[in-house]
Amino acid sequence: MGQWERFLEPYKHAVDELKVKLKSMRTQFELENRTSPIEFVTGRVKPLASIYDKTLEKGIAFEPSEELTMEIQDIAGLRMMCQFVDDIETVVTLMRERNDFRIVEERDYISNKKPSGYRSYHMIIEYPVQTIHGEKKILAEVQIRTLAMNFWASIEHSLNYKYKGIFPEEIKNRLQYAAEAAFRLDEEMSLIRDEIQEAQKYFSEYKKGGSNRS
Ligand code: 0O2
Ligand code: 0O2
Repeated sequence: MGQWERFLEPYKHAVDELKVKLKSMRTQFELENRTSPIEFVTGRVKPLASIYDKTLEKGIAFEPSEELTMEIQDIAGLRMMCQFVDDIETVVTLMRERNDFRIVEERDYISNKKPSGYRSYHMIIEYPVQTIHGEKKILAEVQIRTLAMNFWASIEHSLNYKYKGIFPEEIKNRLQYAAEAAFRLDEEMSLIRDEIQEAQKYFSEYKKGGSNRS
């Protein structure tokens, strides 16, 4: 087995476990007939090509090492998507109350958006993975954001990749405008939150009724 495969195995293990655990938070709300603040959860191990790019950016050697482990904190990455901005605070509180990992750092790019227009709440956690040689603590990054923030970030991420971070002026301006539009969308949706949630509850009860009938 290659050295990278061996190095990345605990990260894959952590992403798989954390996906199950974080998705279960949503299920638990549903079982209690409560509206979940979590819409969906995704996770990934950073692809080797992205790890390579990051090592160039940070000026560190591209090899499995303690330095790489400490410097690249999102080799294991999870995302929790919420419908409303207020849900993010609820999820952050739930995360702080857990005792299966330790929160190492929190970065609030919602109160302090990045110059690009990026908004999201980041948590760096230290997660213990059980290996055949005992416990191994690894770092993982959890990004908590609304669907609108996620939409903007995914589009900007693809364009960033295409233009290698150097956007033509028009694209840059449009992205700034789109970031403001996403912000306003979040605000508008928050204003009719009760209405939306009542409709969603009604819809999910209707669906359950349908499956009972079949
Ligand atoms: P791209 O090109 O990266 O945008 P399942 O296990 O079936 O429930 P599923 O549908 O396989 O879940 O999705 P998964 O594997 O949980 O999530 C995969 C997508 O989410 C990938 O995008 C990841 O790149 C992205 N992703 C999830 N979490 C993170 C994260 O913390 N950081 C980053 N950068 N990406 C994340 P795609 O669809 O492959 O496309
Ligand atoms: P990818 O491809 O998503 O994995 P560092 O990771 O140390 O360089 P920093 O500034 O210490 O960066 O960490 P930060 O900014 O808290 O988190 C980095 C991750 O947040 C990025 O990972 C992105 O997933 C996301 N992110 C941060 N800024 C932006 C932005 O302006 N636009 C978009 N679309 N995403 C952003 P990677 O490794 O850069 O990319």
